[in-house]
Amino acid sequence: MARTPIIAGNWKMNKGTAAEASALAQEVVAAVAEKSGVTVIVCPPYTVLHTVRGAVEGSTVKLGAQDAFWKTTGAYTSQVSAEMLKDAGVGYVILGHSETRGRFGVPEPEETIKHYGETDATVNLKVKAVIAAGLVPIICIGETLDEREAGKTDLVVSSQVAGALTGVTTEQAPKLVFAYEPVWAIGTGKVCDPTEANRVCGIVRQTVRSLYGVEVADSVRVQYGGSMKPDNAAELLSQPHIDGGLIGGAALKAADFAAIINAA
Ligand code: 3PY
Repeated sequence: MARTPIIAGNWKMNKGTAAEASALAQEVVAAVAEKSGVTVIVCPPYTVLHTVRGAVEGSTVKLGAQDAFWKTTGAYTSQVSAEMLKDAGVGYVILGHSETRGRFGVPEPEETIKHYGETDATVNLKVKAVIAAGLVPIICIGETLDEREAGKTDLVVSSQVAGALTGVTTEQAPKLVFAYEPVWAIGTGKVCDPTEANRVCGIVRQTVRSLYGVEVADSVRVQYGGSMKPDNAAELLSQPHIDGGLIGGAALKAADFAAIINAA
């Protein structure tokens, strides 16, 4: 089945002032104006969602968010619900990014802590809440370097996929988006070999197939993420199981982001 490529820019905690966000979003809109046949998403920080919504309005660029809480409303200080994101014009939500997943029991020096204790169980609650709000989750999965070196990559990835999908129905599953992001390739400049990235994205699809059957497995889109840049995008995106990219640093420059989109 032909799947529409999907390229999402994860701005992380960058471009968070209205002026910066508006400028980058407008540049992205202009840079991809002539491009069709690719789903293009920008995921800015929460504070500038409204600004970016205004900047992408009327274009083909879609608005995404970087997380969502699973409750709709209530005494949950600091959290933002999927319903609120929907009201802000969001269509896609990144969930379970490695920068939010915890690795419990792994001691970390204070200055490098950037995990918020996300587990497969909380990712699953968020996936269901995002689907219930009518939004599309981008479910991130990926192994650490230790897990890769211990030969556990396939097990980690398949159990993160299955863990995220508990209670998700066959009717809900075809629209899901997954992002295979090897943790060791996030923000390190190290990129996974395209053949290996394709193989692991195939494991994601195979896990979906074992849960929902071949039709759903052929429909879901699987992105690669982890130091995807203009110079390695074409080779990664030409792999049969890689349907797009979740882009970090290269999404902060419209020209680089557009070059990746043009490679899809
Ligand atoms: C990266 O490429 O650094 C990412 O984390 C994309 O989400």
